[in-house]
Amino acid sequence: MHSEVDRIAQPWGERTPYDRGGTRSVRVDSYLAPGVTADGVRRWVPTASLLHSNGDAMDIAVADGRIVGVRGRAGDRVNHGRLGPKDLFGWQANHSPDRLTTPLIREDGPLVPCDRDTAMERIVARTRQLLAERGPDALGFYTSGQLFLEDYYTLAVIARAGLGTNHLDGNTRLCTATAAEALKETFGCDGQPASYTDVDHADVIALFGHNMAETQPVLWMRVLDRLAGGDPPRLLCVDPRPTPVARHATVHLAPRSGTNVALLNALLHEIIRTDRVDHAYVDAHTVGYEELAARVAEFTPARAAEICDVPARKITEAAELLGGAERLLSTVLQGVYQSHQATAAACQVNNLQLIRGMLGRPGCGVLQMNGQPTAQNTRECGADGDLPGFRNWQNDDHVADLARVWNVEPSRIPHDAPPTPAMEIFGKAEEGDIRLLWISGTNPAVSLPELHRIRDILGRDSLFTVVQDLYLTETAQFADVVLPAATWGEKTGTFTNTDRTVHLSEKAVDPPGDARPDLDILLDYARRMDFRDKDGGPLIPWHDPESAFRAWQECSRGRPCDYTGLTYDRLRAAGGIQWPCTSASPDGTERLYTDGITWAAPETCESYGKDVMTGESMTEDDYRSLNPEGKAVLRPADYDPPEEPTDDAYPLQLNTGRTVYHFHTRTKTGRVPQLNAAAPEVWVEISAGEASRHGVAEGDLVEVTSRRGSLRGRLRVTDIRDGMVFVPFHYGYWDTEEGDRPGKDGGRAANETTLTDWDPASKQPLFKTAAARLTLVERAGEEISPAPTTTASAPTGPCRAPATTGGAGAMAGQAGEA
Ligand SMILES: Nc1nc2c(c(=O)[nH]1)N[C@H]1C(S)=C(S)[C@@H](COP(=O)(O)OP(=O)(O)OC[C@H]3O[C@@H](n4cnc5c(=O)[nH]c(N)nc54)[C@H](O)[C@@H]3O)O[C@H]1N2
Ligand SMILES: Nc1nc2c(c(=O)[nH]1)N[C@H]1C(S)=C(S)[C@@H](COP(=O)(O)OP(=O)(O)OC[C@H]3O[C@@H](n4cnc5c(=O)[nH]c(N)nc54)[C@H](O)[C@@H]3O)O[C@H]1N2
Ligand SMILES: [Mo]
Repeated sequence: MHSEVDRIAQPWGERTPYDRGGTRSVRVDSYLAPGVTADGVRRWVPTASLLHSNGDAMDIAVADGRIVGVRGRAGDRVNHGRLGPKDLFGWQANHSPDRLTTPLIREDGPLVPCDRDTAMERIVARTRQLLAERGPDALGFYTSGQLFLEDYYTLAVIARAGLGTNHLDGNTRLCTATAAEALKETFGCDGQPASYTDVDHADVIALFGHNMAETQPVLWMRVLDRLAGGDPPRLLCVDPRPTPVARHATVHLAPRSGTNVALLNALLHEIIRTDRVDHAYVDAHTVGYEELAARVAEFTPARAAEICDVPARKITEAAELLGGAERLLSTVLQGVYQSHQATAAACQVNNLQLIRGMLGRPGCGVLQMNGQPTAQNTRECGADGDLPGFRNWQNDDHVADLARVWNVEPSRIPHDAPPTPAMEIFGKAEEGDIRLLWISGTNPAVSLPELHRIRDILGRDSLFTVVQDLYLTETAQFADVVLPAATWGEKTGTFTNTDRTVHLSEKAVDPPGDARPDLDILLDYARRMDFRDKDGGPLIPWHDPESAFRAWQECSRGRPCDYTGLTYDRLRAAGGIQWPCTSASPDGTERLYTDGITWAAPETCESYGKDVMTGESMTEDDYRSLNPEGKAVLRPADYDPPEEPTDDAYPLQLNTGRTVYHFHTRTKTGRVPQLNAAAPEVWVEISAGEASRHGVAEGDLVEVTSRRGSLRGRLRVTDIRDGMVFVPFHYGYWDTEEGDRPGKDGGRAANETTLTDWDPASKQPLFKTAAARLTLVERAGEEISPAPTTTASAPTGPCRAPATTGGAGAMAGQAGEA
């Protein structure tokens, strides 16, 4: 079968149903530029998607030295050929005429082009000056979840052993810090327990604060295909928005934001009350059951109903679903992670799986999701708040082992405090402690909370800022040095998706102008800085992606994320392979914890854990007495209300997030015609009840104001819960047409309004809990809301806005087996 489908109008394509326990059929999705046919494609170059964490494997079509399209890889374990809308169309951003093609430096005012040597020497000179005058603590690095493994590992060695600064973190702090922290709290170590194949076997799938349909569309296609097949799973959706997930759910709970802990405690309460507990599993593999049972005893559905504003009856129904499951798969994402009790709530989902004994078997597991395509690598390579290879900074043996790998003295690796989290790095830049901030692959002038503060920090004279990016982003405009980077399709390296699947992404075409792969930029800096090991040899002897990968393999040897069984050639031949992959498990590892908990013993654990309520680190002694045998830890938590409650001045809960058509600050998707047209401008969502209370209607221009700032957008009336306003965070404010800024203070970026505050344990900022008010600016008149109609932002009733379609330009191929 071959068909053409408008993949803007139908983001998930057509159904290929399959039964429980069945095998997924192949469906190869493809999109080639107008006028190009498969015969005209000279080479197909293997890669995977870099626009979300799903790891959809694909081939890049190359003709005349240019990318001309993509097709899904039929044989890959992740997607069996399927692609999402961003996968299909996103590559066009590589060819945008405004790619950076030369370095820029700031000379008394504006940024001006310069050559590579001048830019690099300026960075090196500033580094040396700061090292001499203030020491390594004056240097900070803020990186990404979108570079490659080889880049992160090199950066981690540069920062931690070359320069000796502890101030290295990723935007993964905004993204999956809570996933990592919750896994550490429960299992003593990061590492995703479950596999995507669990979707094939589960009879209940529970999604907590996860709009999988829009954010991992190919994984959602797997769920949709199961729903269309025999013995379909039942879904629980916990989300205040009417997402496509909610529309397919057997039970949909739409709680007040920031109340996940109360809700989860009530679900645990019901499961314990009805004794749906797997006591044998709990006894064999966990500690802390009594404390957990005592903690949730008071969280009756009635009590949670009051806190969450969800009917008690529906909480009981949800508990029935979870309690009756034979094979339960749970997924967790930003509705949990970007909240004030992020780690506490995410741990309750782990607790749920554990007390039900639902782990390490087909269909049973938890996906503490990643968001960004390579966030897993930021974490495992230690380019965030961890030491490389999931080593424990509090354990001197682990630090000594890392020092052995790098051939440096352990004292050279800062480890007297946890690696500095991103929000604190910006705080230190604000206070003038950090004087050089090197930002790679992230756009904090749009993506961090409270943007006027971020602009103020980035704009300070005391801060020397390096920005390594593809475009002159909102952030790059503040830089002292801009380094043009090559990206996906223009550079080679590996990256790892949410379910531990490693893909090789190969260079298909040359980058534009003087843009260079991130690895080359970092290696160039290391060479110029002349970092040495303790014997006087080069600290970083590798020189290209494959040699960097080999160096990382040694660092990962014997660690939970062991890569030693992989090679570039194996990845080339086999497609995606899940770590750990060793000589003993050459085909990789589908699920973790199939024979009990592996890494939680005090000697091996990545972390001794934290108090999830206060964030205070536990000591080795605390951990030894809590968990001497290295079982999974059931960590109870009490409910705390959000820090910024609603009141008369700011009566609405502020929720921010995503749409299926855009990626983050749109530096790529905003430059892609099909995706941009589907959601060209910011919008604001409220319910019909709230609209009538506010005297506003669909299409009206409204202003959303918080204690930090405001933005303007046109209104879309949806089935979102009452008392809430939702704004997509994709729209920065400098790339509006003709530089037009719709609002007074920055205009249309959601983060003008968000809060500078974070979860105490994971340090992840709270993008989904704050208070705001909404006012009318101007009636709609002839104008319509730009919100898509195919997604969570679908209008509640009849609406003047036309249905979202892509038309002839968005037709993509679907080639199936049957
Ligand atoms: N299309 C697209 N896909 C992406 C991305 C993208 O930008 N665009 N980004 C990628 C990245 S980096 C990430 S991190 C992921 C994020 O993927 P998701 O987490 O799925 O996306 P979000 O829209 O941020 O948030 C998910 C949901 O949380 C809900 N929510 C808000 N507050 C609460 C609450 O208090 N409780 C609960 N239970 N739910 C709440 C919101 O209503 C929202 O529907 O997506 C990845 N995939
Ligand atoms: N209000 C609100 N704010 C949020 C969120 C939310 O839900 N609500 N979500 C948060 C989350 S989960 C995330 S992950 C962040 C994302 O926030 P950001 O990381 O700021 O988002 P991006 O727009 O993806 O920025 C990536 C940058 O890297 C550049 N880039 C792409 N590929 C490459 C490459 O190969 N090399 C280099 N050097 N650069 C490259 C892109 O051009 C872009 O400028 O936003 C966070 N902010
Ligand atoms: Mo993210």
